[in-house]
Amino acid sequence: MHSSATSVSSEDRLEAVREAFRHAWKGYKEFAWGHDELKPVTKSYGEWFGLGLTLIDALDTMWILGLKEEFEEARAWVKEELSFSKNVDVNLFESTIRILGGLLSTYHLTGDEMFLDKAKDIGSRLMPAFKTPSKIPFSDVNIGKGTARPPRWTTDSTVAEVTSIQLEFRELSRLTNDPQYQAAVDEVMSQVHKLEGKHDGLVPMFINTNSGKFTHRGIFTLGARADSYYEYLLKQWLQGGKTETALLEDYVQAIEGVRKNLLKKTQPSLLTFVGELSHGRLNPKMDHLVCFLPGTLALGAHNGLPPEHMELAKELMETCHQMYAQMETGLSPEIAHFNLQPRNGRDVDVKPADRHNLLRPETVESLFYMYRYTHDSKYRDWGWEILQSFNKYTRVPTGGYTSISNVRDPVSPGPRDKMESFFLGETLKYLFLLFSDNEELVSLDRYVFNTEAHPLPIWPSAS
Ligand code: DMJ
Repeated sequence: MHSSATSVSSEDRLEAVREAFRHAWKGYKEFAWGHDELKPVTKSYGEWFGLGLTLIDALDTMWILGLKEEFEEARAWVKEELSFSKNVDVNLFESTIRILGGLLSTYHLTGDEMFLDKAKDIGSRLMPAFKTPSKIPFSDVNIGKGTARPPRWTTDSTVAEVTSIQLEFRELSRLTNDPQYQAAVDEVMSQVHKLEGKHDGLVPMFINTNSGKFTHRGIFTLGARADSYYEYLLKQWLQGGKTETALLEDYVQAIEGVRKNLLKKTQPSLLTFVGELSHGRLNPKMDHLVCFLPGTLALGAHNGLPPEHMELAKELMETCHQMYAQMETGLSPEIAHFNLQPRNGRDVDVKPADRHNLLRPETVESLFYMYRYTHDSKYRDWGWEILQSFNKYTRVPTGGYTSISNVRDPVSPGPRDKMESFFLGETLKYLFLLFSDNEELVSLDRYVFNTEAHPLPIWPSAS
C-alpha cells in the first residue's frame, strides 16, 4: 500500500531517501566494492572502466545526505586505492561527467585537497582525446597510454558528448590556473556555434572528428545524443556569471526551435510533449532523457529568461509525471510514444522494446527545480510516489536496486541485475534535495549542477 502523499512529513521523506541510499550502498559494499557497478540480483559486479564508478559518483550524495561514516570509508578508498594509471579505454564524456565532475564537486563541498589532486590527475589524462584533425574530441581515451581513438565503426563523435564536458574542464582550468582545459572545450563550443546544419538552433546528433562538420543531418531530438548540448548552453552561461552571450543566444534560439518544430499535444488529454523531427516529419516519441528539460527551462526562467519558458516547464513536467503515473508499476518507460488521434487510444503508449526502466534521474531532477522555484507541494508528492515505486519494484532484498525490463508488468517487472551509478549519483540526490526544506544545502544561486548532478560553483565575478 502506498502511504498517502500528504500524511508523510518532509523529515520522514528525507529519512526514506537516506534509508534507500543505505540499502543501495549495502549491496554495493558487500558485492561490488571498488568496482564500477553493482549487479544486485547475482550479488556480483560489472566493470566498465574499472575505476570504482559508483563509489565516485556517490561521494557528494553521501556528503549531502549527511552519511558521514559511509563517506569516510569511500574517501579512504579514493585516497588509497583509486589509480588512473591504468591501460584502459574510457569514454571521454562518461568519465568527465561522472569521475571528473564527482571529484570536483566533492572537493568543493568538503574543501579536501585530495579530491582536487585526483581530479587533476584524471583531467590531464583525458586531454589526448582533443588531438584530432578538427579539435572535436574522439569518444574514447586510453588514460594509461595517453592515446585516443574514435569508436571502431566511425570517426564521428556524438554531439551531446562533445558539448557536455565544458562545465567540468572549465572549472578545472579555474582551479589549476592552467588554461589548456578550458581552451580545449571552448574551442568545441565555438566551432559548434558556427556550424552549418542546425535547424532553428536545433543540432544534429553526430559530428565528425576529421571534418568538424555535422553528419547524419536532418534528425533533431532533445533525447539521446543531443540532450545535454542544450542543458550545457544555459549552464555554461550561468557558470561564467552570465557574460558569454553566444551561449545564451544559442540556448534561447534552440528553445524557440523546440517550440516551433518539436512541440505537440496528445489526445485525449492534451499533454504537451517534445517529439523528434526526422527529415521534416514529426515522430511523436519522447525519451525519458528529455525529462531534464522542465528543470533546465525553470532554471533559465529563474535567471531572467522569458516567463513562457516556465509555462512550458510546467506543461512538460506534467507529461513526465504522467509517463510514470500511467504505468502499472508507477515507473516510466525508457521511451514513450504519444497518441495524436482524436477519439482513439490512450495518451501514452509504450513499444515492447522501450518498456525498461534504468533508474534514471531526469524526472526527479526536474521535480527538484520545479519545487525550488514554485514551492508547489504537488512536485514533492510526485517525487514521493516515484520513490515508493522504486522501492516496490526495483529494490533487491539483499541490497541494491535494479533496472527492470517491463514497467507495465507489476507481477514480473523483470529485474535486469544492474544498478547504474547515476542512481546514487543523481536519482537519490535529487530526491533528497526535492524533499529538503534547507535550500542553502546546495543553493541554485551559487552552484550549477553538471549533467550527472554534481554541483560546481558559479564563478565569483572578477570585480
Ligand atoms: C547520466 O549519466 C546523465 O544524467 C546523462 O546526462 C544522461 N544519462 C544518464 C542518466 O540518465
